[in-house]
Amino acid sequence: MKKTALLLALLLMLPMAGQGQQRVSDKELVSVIWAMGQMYPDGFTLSLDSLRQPTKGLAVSYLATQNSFDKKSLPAVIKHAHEHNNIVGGWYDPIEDKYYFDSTIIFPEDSLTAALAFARENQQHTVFDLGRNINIRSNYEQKDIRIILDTDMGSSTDDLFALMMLYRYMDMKRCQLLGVIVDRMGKANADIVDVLNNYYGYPDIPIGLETQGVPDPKVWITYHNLPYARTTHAVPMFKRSVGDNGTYLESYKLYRKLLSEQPDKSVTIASIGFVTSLARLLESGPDEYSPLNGVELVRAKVRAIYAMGGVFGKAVEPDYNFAQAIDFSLKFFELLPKEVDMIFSPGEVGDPLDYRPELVIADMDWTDFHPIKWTYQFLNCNTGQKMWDPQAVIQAVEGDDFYELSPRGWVTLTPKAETIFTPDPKGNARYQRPGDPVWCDRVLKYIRLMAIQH
Ligand SMILES: [Ca+2]
Repeated sequence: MKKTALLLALLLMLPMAGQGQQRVSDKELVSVIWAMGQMYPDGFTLSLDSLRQPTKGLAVSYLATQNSFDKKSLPAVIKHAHEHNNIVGGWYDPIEDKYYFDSTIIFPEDSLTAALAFARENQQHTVFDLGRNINIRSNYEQKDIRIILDTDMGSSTDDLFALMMLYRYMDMKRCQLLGVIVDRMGKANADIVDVLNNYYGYPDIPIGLETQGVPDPKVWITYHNLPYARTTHAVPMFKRSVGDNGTYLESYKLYRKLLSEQPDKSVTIASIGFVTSLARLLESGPDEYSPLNGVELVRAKVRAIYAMGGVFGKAVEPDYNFAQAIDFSLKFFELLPKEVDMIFSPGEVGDPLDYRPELVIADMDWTDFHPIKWTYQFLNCNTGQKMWDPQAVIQAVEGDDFYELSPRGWVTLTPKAETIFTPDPKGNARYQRPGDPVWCDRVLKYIRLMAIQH
């Protein structure tokens, strides 16, 4: 209350900008900004035009004003702001006992890629999302992250979001999606990926389709008609590369082709469905793509597998993804080379991340032609879907620090699809632990921010 009163008093003393009155002098602005710094030590952003704090957009500071730590430095910050976007931001660092004031630019909230590029050019560590009150890292090293996504597309909607995030990460130049393996049988499920590839601007990403997998797995939401959606004028709603008459490479074959083309120990697999195609890859022999058998090829090329699945902790329960394809799952656990890291994302990590159907539709309000929105508009997605699958993808790209992880150990799978963890510092396996409510809120906002980009 005290702070608000002080700000009001300050603003009342000043002639308001934008009301046809005289502009606030730079000297008065120094007083206002200095007071803001004290009232909002955690950070503020102020438009010098309206003397209000913008509530939406992606704020990035200019490099030119980054060494502005005190009241004396404010005239130069204000001058730079006048010459650029007329926005100033600031915060107080209690450890260094220093203020940081900056001339700032605000990008529209659907321009994340541009905001991150600007942040990197200006040597800024973060982009601040004013509407969601979250920081987005921009100071990641440009690591060479090569990903194959292995998905049971066509049942749960979290696979759609996991793939959406990979395209967005590619927009941000944060990873390379080498290919998508569809481990749920049925051409329509691969056609869904064909639609998404095209919709998100990556029409040439290869797609593999499993043909010898689980005969009749449970389907939660039947969105297999998505690729064939038509407008009211009977025109196909979504572009395709492969098309109705096209064919897909057998998925273990695509795995072999992609892996053989990559440098050693360079490939990350995000497995967010069944491990049918992975099991068939491990069982495969030499072929036209590689003289190595499947086990040797995986050992040579794969760095880590991030898998949505596993139940850890006190309760020993069967896991869904592994249980649906238990024979393949047992084969996968038996043959996977011990040198390959496995990071599990148990269901409880994604459980609190509830991207409600009405929010999904509202977040995509700029268009009526969106494959994810189509799914949510025409099918009942109010079935308790949570953002489980994106967790494997996010860790694969953001890195292991983004999650709290278990110590290392080994995981064995029982015929009942229970995952048994045995701690061992030399083990290849770790699993994600659930985040606290603040972490969950931040990650859900991050997924939503990615979803609104267009
Ligand atoms: Ca899935």
